[in-house]
Amino acid sequence: MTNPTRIAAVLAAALIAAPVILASSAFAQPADASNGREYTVTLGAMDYSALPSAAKVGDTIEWVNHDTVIHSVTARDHSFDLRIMPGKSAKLPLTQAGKIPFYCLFHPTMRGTLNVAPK
Ligand SMILES: [Cu+2]
Repeated sequence: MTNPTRIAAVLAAALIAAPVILASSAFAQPADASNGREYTVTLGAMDYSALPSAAKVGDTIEWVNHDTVIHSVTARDHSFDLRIMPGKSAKLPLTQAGKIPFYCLFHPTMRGTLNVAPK
């Protein structure tokens, strides 16, 4: 369900966001200003790397696709659905506490469960 219009919109958003991020670094503030921690999970060899064990509402997970195929990070409850092209990344702000099972739409054997503590 990735379509050219959506890709163009994402690219346009990235082009617009880039100068803002550069500008905000002058104030020594995190770009997202949420005060949460940022974790990185990589997607490689058709699997997700270790998930953060101490994530809380307000934190952000950046998912980085090191594979040569598209992956997704899709909540089984549909509360989020990231589609990540090879070599790209996407950020997921954590907005709900609890155990949140997710999987890859394209490779259903790729799956995991986020554990998110309340803020
Ligand atoms: Cu996948």
